[in-house]
Amino acid sequence: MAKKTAKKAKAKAAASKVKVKAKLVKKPALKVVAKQKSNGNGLPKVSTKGWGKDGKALEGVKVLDFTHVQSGPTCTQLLAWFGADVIKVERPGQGDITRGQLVDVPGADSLYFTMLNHNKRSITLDSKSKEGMRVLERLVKTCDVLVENFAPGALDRMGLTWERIHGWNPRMIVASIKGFGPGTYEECKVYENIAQCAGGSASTTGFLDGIPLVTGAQIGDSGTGLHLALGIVCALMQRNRTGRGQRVLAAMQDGVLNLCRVKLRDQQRLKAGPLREYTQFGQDIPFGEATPRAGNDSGGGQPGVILKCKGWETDPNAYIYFITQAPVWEKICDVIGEPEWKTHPDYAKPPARLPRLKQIFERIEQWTMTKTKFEVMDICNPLDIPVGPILSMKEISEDPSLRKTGTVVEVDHPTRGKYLSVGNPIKLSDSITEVKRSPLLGEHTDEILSKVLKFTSREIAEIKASGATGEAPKAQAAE
Ligand code: CAO
Repeated sequence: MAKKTAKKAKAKAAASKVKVKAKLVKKPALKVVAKQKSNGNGLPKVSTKGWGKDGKALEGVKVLDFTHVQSGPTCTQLLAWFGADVIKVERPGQGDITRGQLVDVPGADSLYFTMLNHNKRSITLDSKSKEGMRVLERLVKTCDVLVENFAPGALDRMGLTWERIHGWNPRMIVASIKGFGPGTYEECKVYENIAQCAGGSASTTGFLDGIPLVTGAQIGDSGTGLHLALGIVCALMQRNRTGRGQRVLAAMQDGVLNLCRVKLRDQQRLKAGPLREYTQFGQDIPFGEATPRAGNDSGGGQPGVILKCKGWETDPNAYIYFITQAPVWEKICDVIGEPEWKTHPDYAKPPARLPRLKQIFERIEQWTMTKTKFEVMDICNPLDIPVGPILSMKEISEDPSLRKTGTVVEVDHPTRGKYLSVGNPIKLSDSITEVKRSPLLGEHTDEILSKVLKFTSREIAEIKASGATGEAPKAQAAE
């Protein structure tokens, strides 16, 4: 792809030079400048094809996907959804370890694997064998991006150092996820919860009188995968200008800390006195040296908490998040039946309310407990009072709007049948995502060797005979 694009660009540049020269002879320079501007500074002509009908955002980009578990696969799945050709290289026989983790349908790839590897192709390859390295070399020379999230040093130990990769293909972007960036812990292996703990999330999550908590959102794995995807797209953009690839690193600790930005904000605010919007302020509990755990307090300047709704005694999710946003305070007073609070000096203005938040929310909860979470939504939304239901995964999976937008999709799979997945959460109006099932182990080995890497049938026979691609791919038997 890289070569073709370069050739095309050269031809185009030469053609446009000729045109510009001809114009310079006939017309004044001013007109040439105006013409260039209307062409969008060298961009191609504006497409006249219908929206979503002119290819995908990352079409033409080839990705050598050396990722496993969750963080790396999240990144390459996003790239695949945006149209990149993602070739997942897996160890013969076993593949990505998640294929066999948390299995719910015996003999089928787990949901852990299928939900993180849509729209990819799979090739099995023993990267530590001589023939395996021969194939890898060709993959490196053919692809635009290599993405990996091995333990520190594993890629080098395989023989794929940055210098070697850059020597083979100077346009290659090498993108890595590691647990930590350079420093004290750079050699450590890291999983999701370790990253949440080291990135400042666990120490600021939970209740003041409880132990640190990890969150259900996979901010360490999926969050870092998202960060890496952005880095890769930026490196691709820069390569359009410089012609060369670069290394991209997203450390999980850094990714989590980036998502905990407001907690580092609060750490510094502590110097100026207590954090008045934290419930503990109203309870006269002194602040320590570090940002404390704030329970369900709102992270922003508008106080908010989770309140019980009708049915909470039996339904673990009969709760609502309620924010006492200052501009709608008077409406809140009317809704909960405390109209005198609108003018009372203890409640009328936000600073007066801060030391009384616990009592205020207890009063609001007396009201929310008389309604279901959806009734609270129906009453508060027309009044612009910010509230949000605590939705269970069951409710989310059945939500018609999420199904309609493709954020929740049903996918069919040859060995497990139909299952639900989260589709692409990022919507582009001209690059529409179609979610395709994850590949079976080694399903595309032959296709990639012959069609993508252009090995001859004799070479393919040699590679296979060496055992570099392992047993005949399960995929062929499965379908
Ligand atoms: N052929 C031959 N060998 C292969 C191979 C292939 N196709 N693919 C991988 N391997 C080898 C690697 O070369 C490595 O070998 P060495 O240790 O001998 O160099 C070995 O498989 C294992 O790789 P690993 O150390 O990355 O895997 P692990 O299961 O021991 O550790 C993890 C997993 C996630 C802790 C580690 O990869 C890591 O810290 N990654 C970076 C951070 C990260 O992404 N964490 C998120 C994981 S999701 O929760």
